[in-house]
Amino acid sequence: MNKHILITGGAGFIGSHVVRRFVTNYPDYQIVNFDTLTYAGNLENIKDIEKSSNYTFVKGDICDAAAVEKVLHDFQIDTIIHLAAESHVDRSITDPLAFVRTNVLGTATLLNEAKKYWNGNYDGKLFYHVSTDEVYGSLGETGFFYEDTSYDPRSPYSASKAGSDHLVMAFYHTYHMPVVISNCSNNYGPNHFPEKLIPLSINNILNKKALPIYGKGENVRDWLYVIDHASAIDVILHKGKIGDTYNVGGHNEWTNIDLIKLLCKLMDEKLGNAAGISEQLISFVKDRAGHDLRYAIDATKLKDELGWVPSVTFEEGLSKTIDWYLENKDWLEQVTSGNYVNYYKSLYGA
Ligand code: NAD
Ligand code: TDX
Repeated sequence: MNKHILITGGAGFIGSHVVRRFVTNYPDYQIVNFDTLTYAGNLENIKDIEKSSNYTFVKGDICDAAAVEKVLHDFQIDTIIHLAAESHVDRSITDPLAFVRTNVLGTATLLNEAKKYWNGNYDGKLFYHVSTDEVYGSLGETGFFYEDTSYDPRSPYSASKAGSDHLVMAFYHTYHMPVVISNCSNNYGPNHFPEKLIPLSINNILNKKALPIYGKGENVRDWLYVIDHASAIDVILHKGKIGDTYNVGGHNEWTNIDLIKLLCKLMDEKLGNAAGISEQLISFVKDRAGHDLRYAIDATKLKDELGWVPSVTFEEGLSKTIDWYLENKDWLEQVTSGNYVNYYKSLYGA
């Protein structure tokens, strides 16, 4: 069946890979990218597919009910993949209300307008909500997050994402809206905005600037290549069970310090530097407030029920990611000019 899919946040990091995958792999689907283009949204991310006949970009805010109503009607949307969000934990510590507005109010507005537009006719309809493993809180040294792990968010970002997940399930139970949710671990890959650990460190190595590691660098994250997240979203959209949630992750845990040391080694090799040069840039700085110790996803349900597994190892994915940044220095320069300079100074001082 042909689908008319609204992808929110399709100009951002993960959204751009999801848009590209659906536009390219499903020529019979109409893909509408609805994005308000915050600092994190960049149409350059999807320049290669912008002229495709099955693709349209609409600039709009998910908190603007009239704009959402219009795009749903104009394109007869039957499927929503909702990625638009404020996504950076450090920014949520500085400005929590921006996260409540976009992630909670924005998701509620999108759900409410979809409910009104679909008007109880849910045949062939789906609201797919893309969420994060951070809603589960922080793990100790052992254990994993499962789909039935209790929510225990600790940052304004994760609390706002938890709120959005709860709203999605409320629309499922109360109005029988067909929904599905996935909770994914940390993504990395091309087009990642350089406020996040990996692209920030790549950019700083290129500019021979300090690599800020919060606390002792002992916090653990579970990293997944963004293109594998896009493939998981594809599988869940087509085969996921209505009303279910799926954890997405690659069983790939790294302490921040070990990860940055590996990144330094790969960068030195690719740049032809003497071994160990980039590691000298590592600088331990004040810890993030409320810094979650460890995230680790158990993605067995997704593997066993829907047959999804990641396609690359971490070393392959990280190598491809570095290559992309080395080949796209213009993109990096474009996104680190302007407001980025002020953001960087306010968080890191120099
Ligand atoms: P991002 O910050 O790179 O992109 C967010 C996009 O949403 C941008 O294009 C931005 O312009 C758009 N946007 C923001 N507010 C909007 C609004 N009010 N209306 C319309 N568009 C708006 O984020 P990302 O890292 O690509 O994350 C995408 C989604 O995946 C988010 O929901 C995030 O919570 C989730 N997620 C991210 C990760 C990760 O590691 N980055 C992991 C798991 C889940
Ligand atoms: O300069 C830094 N130094 C540092 O030590 C930055 C930016 C981060 N860190 C640490 C904090 C984390 O332990 O590195 C780890 C990764 O940090 P981020 O890249 O900011 O990601 P994280 O906070 O783990 O959240 C990410 O994964 C889950 C995404 O930003 C979220 O959107 C997603 O939901």
